[in-house]
Amino acid sequence: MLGKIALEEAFALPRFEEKTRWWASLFSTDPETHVKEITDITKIRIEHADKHGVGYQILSYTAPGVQDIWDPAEAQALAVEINDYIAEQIKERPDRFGAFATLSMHNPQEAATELRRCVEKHGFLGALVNDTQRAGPDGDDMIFYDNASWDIFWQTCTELNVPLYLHPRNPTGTIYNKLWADRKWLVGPPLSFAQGVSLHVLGMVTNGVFDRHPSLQIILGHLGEHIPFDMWRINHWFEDRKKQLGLRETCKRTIREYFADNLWITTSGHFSTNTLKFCMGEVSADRILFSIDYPFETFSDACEWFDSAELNLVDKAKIGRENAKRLFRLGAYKDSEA
Ligand code: GRE
Repeated sequence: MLGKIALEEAFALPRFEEKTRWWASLFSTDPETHVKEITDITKIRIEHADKHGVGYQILSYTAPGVQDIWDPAEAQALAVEINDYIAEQIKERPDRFGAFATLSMHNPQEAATELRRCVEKHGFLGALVNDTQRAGPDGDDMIFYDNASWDIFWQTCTELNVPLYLHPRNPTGTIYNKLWADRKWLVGPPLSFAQGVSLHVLGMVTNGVFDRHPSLQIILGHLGEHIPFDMWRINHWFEDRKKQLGLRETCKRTIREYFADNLWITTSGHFSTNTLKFCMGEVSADRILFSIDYPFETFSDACEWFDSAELNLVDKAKIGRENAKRLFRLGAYKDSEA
């Protein structure tokens, strides 16, 4: 399929090359290629995209990124640097690239102000945040965005009419030591990423964020971070037990309604037709967006899988590009009408 749109696509700042190499050494069998791919913005990416029919990519700063920085001033300065850098890098190629804002999430008003600057000044298409913000004197605290103090931030997202991509980050500090240190192979894609994001987004659901901000749009990667698989069970407990025990005070609609109105899932890093069809059954093709998770995954794995997946062509077009065009109100880009 030509003109696909991909939206969980990472870049890193060249000045952090050593850190990038260290991170890549933890999961990549070829860290040098990873370093080259993640620091490149328009050359290698366009070659891959042209070869595999990706017309438009929305770039975001790699995890854990600014969410790993517990000093608020340092986090804010880095977010601004990253946003101005990527805006400059992609400005000659609006037909191929968009960007998500990187945000320091220490302070809701500051995050809202930086998001507004990025959307209004740079034309960014939303924000991508790597789960909780590390905070506290030694980085062991975690800021969640599911309580009322974040309403000012969510209100800004809805006023600007842009979505937020809730991406995972690796567990750190006490949480890492207690839960993951003795089972470190489960950190990342096998388990910890999905566990972190699903806790956070279900916290938003049950603490009423979507009731207070009914037009808020949140994107989850990796085919929904395990939630679609648990949809029936979550719904059963929310509706049949917890609402009778008090959940109705904060969470007015059903989990399926939040998925229909507020949540999107992407195919990033999860290239299974069985799982995709299962998710289409749970959340419908109207809420699923193609993505790769480059350079943690390859264009060839993602695109060859998607292009050859046996799906009806209407659903394939929705997932491959039409839903994203609508969500981001995109104009013409390469092969957008192919
Ligand atoms: C990511 O998306 O950020 C990521 C990592 C490490 C391994 C896999 C992965 O940071 O998808």
